[in-house]
Amino acid sequence: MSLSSSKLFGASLAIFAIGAIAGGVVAQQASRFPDVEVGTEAGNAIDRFSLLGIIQGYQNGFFGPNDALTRAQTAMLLARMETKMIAPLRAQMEEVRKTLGLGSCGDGTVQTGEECDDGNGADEDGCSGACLKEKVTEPIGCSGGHSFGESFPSPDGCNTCICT
Ligand SMILES: [Ca+2]
Repeated sequence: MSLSSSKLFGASLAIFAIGAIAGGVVAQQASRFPDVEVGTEAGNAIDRFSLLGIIQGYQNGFFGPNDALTRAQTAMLLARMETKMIAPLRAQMEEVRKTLGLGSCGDGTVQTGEECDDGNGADEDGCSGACLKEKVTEPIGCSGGHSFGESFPSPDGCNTCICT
């Protein structure tokens, strides 16, 4: 390959690359859904979170941007967000904290980023496995804010009650 043909090849490659990039930009400007307006804040968010698998359109290919969400669908969205985006970040933070000796969720000490730390990794005991406070329904028979399994004096003070 001569010098001039080498330059020509390089220039062709550059033009191809620019074309590919431009093609990519054009492709990104088209929404994944025919009923989603491109270039709007909502349209960008719909395409972004659809690409990540957080939100989904209908099986007919439309998204229905003006359709209402049910409470169940909202819960599913939040669950996908938790699983795909927040849980991996928590795992990364736990690794960093462990590496730096900054404690961890489940060590019994509340550190930065933890709402609680009950010394375990269990859920549904008032403090989640991610060290977030949980709204746990108080078991029947327990009153006064006592937690499951807790011993406390009865109202008359003569006996000890156990929350079951
Ligand atoms: Ca902790």
